[in-house]
Amino acid sequence: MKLYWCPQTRSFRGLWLMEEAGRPYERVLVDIRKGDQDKPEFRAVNPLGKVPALADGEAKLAESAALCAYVAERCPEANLAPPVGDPKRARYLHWLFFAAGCIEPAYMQKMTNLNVPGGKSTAGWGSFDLVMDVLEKAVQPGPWVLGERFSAADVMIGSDLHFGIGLLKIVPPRPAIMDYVARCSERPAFKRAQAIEAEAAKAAAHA
Ligand SMILES: N[C@@H](CCC(=O)N[C@@H](CS)C(=O)NCC(=O)O)C(=O)O
Repeated sequence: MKLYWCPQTRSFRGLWLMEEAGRPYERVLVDIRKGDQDKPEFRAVNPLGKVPALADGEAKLAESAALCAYVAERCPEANLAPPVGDPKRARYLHWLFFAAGCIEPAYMQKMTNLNVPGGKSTAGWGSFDLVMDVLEKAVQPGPWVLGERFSAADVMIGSDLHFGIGLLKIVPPRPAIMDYVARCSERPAFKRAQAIEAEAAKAAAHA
């Protein structure tokens, strides 16, 4: 599999995911700060021109949550998703879609002070505060959003909370959220993904 990524972007999700999956994969740097995302060869993988994206032979896809679902299915030995028929799969899908459909817009709303006409019942994610309340409950008692079982849904939720606290500084540092993010950051795959990013940043600084 080929992961298209760029350091310090949402493609950290893809990097962490591939490290959790544990299969050999190739990383293709798409430097969005230099305009690589507009090159036709990348647009053929993701017409929207955003990272992360994935190619697996003829299969090509983008959207982080879709990558999570795809890789979890493709690498069953990594145990990243409850199998079809397992009741836990319902919540697994719930959190994958929640990350893409509710956390993303809630963050945008917070960062732009967007006032949605009609408020909480009109916005599909409710509100930023509501999303935070829901997440706070979802990550406790933990250790993962499905309880004892880590899954690709934690890659989405964990990355979003990690960036929301660190880079964006918009997520309230509530104890349950901080503890969950700390647990995510302690995973060897998360640390490897961070090391890959740090290495790439160093190489870019010397280029
Ligand atoms: N919906 C996408 C969002 C990905 C995304 O927004 N990526 C940004 C970097 S954080 C990007 O590639 N921006 C480049 C551009 O739009 O030109 C996902 O969840 O994967």
